[in-house]
Amino acid sequence: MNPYELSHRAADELREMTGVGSYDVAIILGSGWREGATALGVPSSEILSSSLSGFVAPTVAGHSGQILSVRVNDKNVALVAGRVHLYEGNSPDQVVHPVRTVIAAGATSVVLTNACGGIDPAKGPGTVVMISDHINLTSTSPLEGAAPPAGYGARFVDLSDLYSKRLRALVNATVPDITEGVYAGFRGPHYETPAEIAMARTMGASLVGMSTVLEAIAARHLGAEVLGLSLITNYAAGVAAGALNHLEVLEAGQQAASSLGALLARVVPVL
Ligand code: 8IG
Repeated sequence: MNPYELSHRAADELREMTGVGSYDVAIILGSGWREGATALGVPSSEILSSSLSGFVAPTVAGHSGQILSVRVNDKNVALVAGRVHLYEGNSPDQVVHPVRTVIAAGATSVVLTNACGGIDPAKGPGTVVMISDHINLTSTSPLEGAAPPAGYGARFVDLSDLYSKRLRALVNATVPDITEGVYAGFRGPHYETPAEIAMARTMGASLVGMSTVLEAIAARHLGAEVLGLSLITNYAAGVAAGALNHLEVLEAGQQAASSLGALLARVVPVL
């Protein structure tokens, strides 16, 4: 079965299990964002993503594979917790399968959240930055391989408006103090060297992470509008004194949880 058929099968299973006929918005929850997302409301259902076709289990502490369904005003929102990454040994198709699934289940706006390293010394841990664009340094693409089947856009997808200008304007109007930055997506799982961060800065990036870029490409290919929100949890290598560690990342996420929730609660109604 091709990855597109597989995502439609998973979407049918999702609709069946949750009783939600169609979703409007999907939010992929990165490290730290899960706790805050409860501010969106009480989920009408909570399912294990492992019960859906094609979903692979996360292997990272701080990620569990679940899909929560929440109604926000007039919108059905899917909250996808437990993202999977290339560095866990997954293929690009596996990494983007949750995004393809929620889009197959109706979502036309996809919010990609993540925790990331910050390159700008003026933006410390706890700062949320809206992604204006990305630099894909993973050397791969979810569109690599067999051409998408008939009925899907060509593999040569235009990414000139990848992080939707329209959605960013809506968010800016609602949260005027939010700033924007370019996200450089590395494969990881090691953090960068200071020289690699200097390279990313020279390239114009202010955020570095190990997720998001492939999902954004897959979502855009399927015609969804993409919004990216990054929580800076650490200064990238060489930006500030001290070593980087994963525990620090999880702690910064926990500390930011309530403000992330408040931000999502403001943003989702305008999408
Ligand atoms: I959280 O400093 C988090 N994720 N590549 N570099 C990369 N990914 C990250 C970082 C970081 N912090």
